[in-house]
Amino acid sequence: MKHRLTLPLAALLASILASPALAHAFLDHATPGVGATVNSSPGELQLSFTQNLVPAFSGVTLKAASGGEIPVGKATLDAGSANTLHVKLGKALPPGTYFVSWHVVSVDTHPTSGTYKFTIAP
Ligand SMILES: [Cu+2]
Repeated sequence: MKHRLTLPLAALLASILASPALAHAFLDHATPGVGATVNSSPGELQLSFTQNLVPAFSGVTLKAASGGEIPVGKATLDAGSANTLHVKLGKALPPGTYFVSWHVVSVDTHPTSGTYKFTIAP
């Protein structure tokens, strides 16, 4: 009896775990762009997601490829679209490669995270 229950239950769980991924908030596009090379330091980072976000639980960290973490402002939501985070940079970034690690909670309460890089040309 036990084994008869196990397999359908496993299949059910697998489908539940697999399908909501489509409804999570994933990074759709960013400014500077994912993997992009830009000619000058941006004044802020913009990250647009596939779903609206809960700003209190969403943010980014910025690191230079050459080393330390760079302090950034608190992430705020776009007034016009609740799927876009704005993160002000305190001061101009020198040329180099930077890693943006984002963590967000979407309005369906699911957390997601990821990392991308961009480069400021010398
Ligand atoms: Cu979700």
